[in-house]
Amino acid sequence: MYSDLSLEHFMAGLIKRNPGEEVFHQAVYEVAHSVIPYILDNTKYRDAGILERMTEPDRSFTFRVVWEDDAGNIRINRGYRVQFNNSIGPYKGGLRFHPSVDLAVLKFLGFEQTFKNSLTTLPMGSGKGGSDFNPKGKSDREVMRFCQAFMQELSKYIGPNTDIPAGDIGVGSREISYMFGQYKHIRQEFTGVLTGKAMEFGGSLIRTEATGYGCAFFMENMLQHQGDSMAGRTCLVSGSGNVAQYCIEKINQLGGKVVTLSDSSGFIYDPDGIDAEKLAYVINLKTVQRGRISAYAEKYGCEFHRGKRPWGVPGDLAFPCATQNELDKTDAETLLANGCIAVCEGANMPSTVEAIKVLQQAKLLFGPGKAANAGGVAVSGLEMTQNSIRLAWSAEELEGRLKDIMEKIHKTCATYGEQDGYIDYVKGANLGGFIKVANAMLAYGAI
Ligand code: NDP
Ligand code: 2IT
Repeated sequence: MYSDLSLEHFMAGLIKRNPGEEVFHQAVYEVAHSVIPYILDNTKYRDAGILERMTEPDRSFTFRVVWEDDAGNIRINRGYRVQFNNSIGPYKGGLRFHPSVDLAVLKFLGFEQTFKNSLTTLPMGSGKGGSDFNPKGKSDREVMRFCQAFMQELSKYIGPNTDIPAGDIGVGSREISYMFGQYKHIRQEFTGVLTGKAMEFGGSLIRTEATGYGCAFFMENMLQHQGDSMAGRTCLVSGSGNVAQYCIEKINQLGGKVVTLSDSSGFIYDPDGIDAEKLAYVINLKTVQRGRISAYAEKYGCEFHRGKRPWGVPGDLAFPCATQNELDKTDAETLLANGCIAVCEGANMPSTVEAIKVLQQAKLLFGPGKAANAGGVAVSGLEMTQNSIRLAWSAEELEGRLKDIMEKIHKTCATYGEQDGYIDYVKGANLGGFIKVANAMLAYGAI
């Protein structure tokens, strides 16, 4: 039945089964491209239809979310949870609140999460959820009412041993707190059903910082493998949310200089570098005032480029930390022309397939999101462990574990991706993530 497992044939079937879901097709293509040759060499995976099963979520829920705005209007959004794969642990993955959220976006993110969570070495399956709700411009009370209405329905599908959501774009500490409060209220249960919680009710130190820190660690690991380091390097970062903020903090600690930041309205270019004081301003601007990044340019008297992305600025290292497909082929060519030596993805699938091709053909170091941004979910896993044993570890302990996990992920990528001295981190991450999940699925039989 599966004898014709060519990439073309497989993708044609996937596209037919999932019409119009381009970002999902893209995410699957990137993985299928790496793993199909391996599956053809190890036909037990082919004969058991592992890739076909891995690309079909276990189940997806969509639901109506009804809430009332401050003016008394009844508002309706759509909520989702895609439970992708629980072969190696309970479903685990973030919730995204953004107007662009639809089933295709959550399927791409849930699929990526399967490999990412496997790479962390921790026992976590994969899932993703969220809503097309736009938190921008909403009052705190409106966000609270939305989160409560969303959890009213989501609570039916999740649980501390079933499915443990966390944050993603538009979902930070404030939203997690409202949702956790509502879950606790509905279920009469105080349990670690969400990660990214505040410290007062079961959160973990370092979780807020983990994705950004982990991404900077991964870049340092890639550079060190080549006998190089981040010290003295000029860095381009996109985004200005959770991942970008703490990626900058760790880059600064490792001796790099960050000169750009962005949001959906444009990017700032600060050639003097975004130091700790300026970063504190950014964190307050984005998490407390919920303002626009253009305010940074006004405050520090630097350039703001409306509607543009930062990849045209000369720099050594690039860290896309905003959203999917924010770095295309032309951007990749520009980075190369400007002497960039490495790209490390803080966001999920920020580079297009064509961009990755350009970067890898030029033998740049390229750290794909499923490896480079796995630090966030890894510390979520450690938050689950702490909740289970009802203890809280210190920041030093947790940062040490995070660093160790990122090193292990790097090693896995090298094991499966190194050829003639060049590490294909895309192939390494895809294969390294695939094998554990595939073996578990084989062991379970046909489910
Ligand atoms: P935040 O909501 O904190 O920040 C998102 C940032 O990206 C903001 O600067 C936002 O700008 C910008 N952005 C979002 N959508 C777009 C868009 N369509 N076009 C341009 N800019 C956009 O999210 P996070 O920092 O948590 O997430 C960033 C990325 O990292 C996402 O890809 C996410 O999936 C990924 N990620 C997050 C993890 C986490 O632990 N939080 C873990 C692993 C990956 P604006 O303010 O204008 O909307
Ligand atoms: O994309 C991701 O890995 C996240 N948004 C974090 C998921 C988590 O469960 O911490």
